[in-house]
Amino acid sequence: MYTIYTSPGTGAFAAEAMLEAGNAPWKRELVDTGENEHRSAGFLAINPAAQLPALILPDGQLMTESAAICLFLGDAHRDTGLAPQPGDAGRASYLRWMIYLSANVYEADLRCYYSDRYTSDAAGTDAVKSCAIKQMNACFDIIEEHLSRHEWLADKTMSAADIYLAMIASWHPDIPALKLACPRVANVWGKVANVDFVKKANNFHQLW
Ligand SMILES: N[C@@H](CCC(=O)N[C@@H](CS)C(=O)NCC(=O)O)C(=O)O
Repeated sequence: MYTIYTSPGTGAFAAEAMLEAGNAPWKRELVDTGENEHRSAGFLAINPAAQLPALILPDGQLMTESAAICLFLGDAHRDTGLAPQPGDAGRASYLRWMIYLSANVYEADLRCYYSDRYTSDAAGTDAVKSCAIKQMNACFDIIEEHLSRHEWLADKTMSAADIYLAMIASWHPDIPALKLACPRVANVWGKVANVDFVKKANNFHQLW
């Protein structure tokens, strides 16, 4: 049994879509971030970074980091076809975009939505936020260009990277502007959103 520590709308979404796709039992443990439960002693003992998601594997090991969790689940349940395997043509691109999204775009989201954590100048949060959005948009432009030559991030089939992209796109502070500037990103997002196991994950997360 997998146990995922989660809250609606968070980066647990992509991991839960992977769990929905896989053929293994799993359950949610709700952590109410509005009530600061992610900073409670109980949760800090699970993830000292006070972040969601956190995943307990069937053997009791703990995983954090949403991209790593998705990569792990994709390999552990490779029959889902969501993780190009070593030797597959899409493997390099798959790894590239998973890490790119997590290291750059998710990180920019944190600077946008938690801007007060990124400056000691109380008057500086607007500047932090606008720089974060600028970086996000530059990242989406690079992804958009890639999608002008590839149907999916990892090329010919949908992978966990596309699910991760849909999640990250849904957090953009100006969705209409993103869709206008990056119609191919919007197209991949739309296709991902139509998949049954993604719909199930989104019933809980309500990202769109
Ligand atoms: N790099 C981490 C970031 C996780 C993260 O920041 N999660 C957010 C929710 S989307 C969170 O836990 N926020 C609570 C907080 O930082 O107070 C990952 O990819 O899992």
